[in-house]
Amino acid sequence: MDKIILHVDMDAFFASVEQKDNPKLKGKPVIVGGVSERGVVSTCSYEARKYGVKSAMPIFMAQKLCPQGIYLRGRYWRYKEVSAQIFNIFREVTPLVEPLSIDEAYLDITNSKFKDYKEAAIYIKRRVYKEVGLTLSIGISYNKFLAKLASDWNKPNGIMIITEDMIPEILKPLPISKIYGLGQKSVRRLNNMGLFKIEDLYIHPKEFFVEYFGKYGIDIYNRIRGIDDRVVTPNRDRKSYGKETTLKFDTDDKDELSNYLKSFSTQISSYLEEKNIFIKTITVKYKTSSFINHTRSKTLTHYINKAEDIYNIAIEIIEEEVFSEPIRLIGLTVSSIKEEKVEQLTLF
Ligand code: TTP
Ligand code: MG
Repeated sequence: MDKIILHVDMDAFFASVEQKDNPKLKGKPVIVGGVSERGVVSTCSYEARKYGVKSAMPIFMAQKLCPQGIYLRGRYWRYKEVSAQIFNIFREVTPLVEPLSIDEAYLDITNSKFKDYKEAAIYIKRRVYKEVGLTLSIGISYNKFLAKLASDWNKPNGIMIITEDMIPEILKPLPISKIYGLGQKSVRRLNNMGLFKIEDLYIHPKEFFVEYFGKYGIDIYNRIRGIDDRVVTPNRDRKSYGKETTLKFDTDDKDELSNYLKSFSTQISSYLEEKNIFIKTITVKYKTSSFINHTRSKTLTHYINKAEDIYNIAIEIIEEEVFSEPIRLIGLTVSSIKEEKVEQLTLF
């Protein structure tokens, strides 16, 4: 393999942290999420998954499937702390660590001290288990797409290697939902066209993908053939992106403030589009003439990155505000960032 990319992903992360911190929970169905009837499951231990409980399922439904489960509220500060420990270990293996989420990263180990990739994977697993007390799964391949696919193969506590000679056979029978970057909506729509397995997509030319997914269509076309040129970029883990301005004159005119929000939405959107990232939280910030800061956020259930969509939410937020005094600063920030979700099939 020219390049050696690892995708590392902790097993049942939040639930495993809870089991580690409280050994009485070991071996039990642990469900982490909002504890109210209206909450959803963040994640659950593999013991709970046997009952059909999964991430994003409403808690009341999980309770029906697994009444004997132990339901816990998340302790996010603790998960962040453990995440930092794990990432420190990854960064000792290679400086080329690209975080994807709190418990997941790509590691490029091509030029690391490890000549044998399997040895590197075993080393990481041993250290994480010894120092942090948790298990993880590792996918090894020659590009990001295949490494990520591989880490999911033998979960939990697995190692899977995908080499060039396994392509395309290993990809053919997989459901199209396994294609990184394809959103749920796109999967459903392709399913409605009778396309279910990666193999089913091979009959379509490049143009088909471009027509349906715009410029990301080429990436999808390549990915299903095992081609992915994205490099592992150790980013600074940017969590939000925003613009703000102090007004020349204080104002409580919402039309004037909306004009600023429009301009911010356009600037933010072009940044997001360029980086191919999507967001689902929109925050409007303002400071009143007596220097009191206010922030108001909305989190959507889906990801967006178009200027118009961001602007519409920002407007909703500002419309709901009642100003007690004029405003001297206005700002717009987006967060809950996700990379590359193809959610739009342009023809529909
Ligand atoms: P994942 O890696 O997707 O899930 P996981 O680590 O719990 O389980 P797996 O063994 O399948 O990797 O997500 C990491 C953490 O992110 C997860 O522990 C909880 C959180 N999370 C949510 O809060 N909501 C969600 O819908 C998902 C998928 C994850
Ligand atoms: Mg995980």
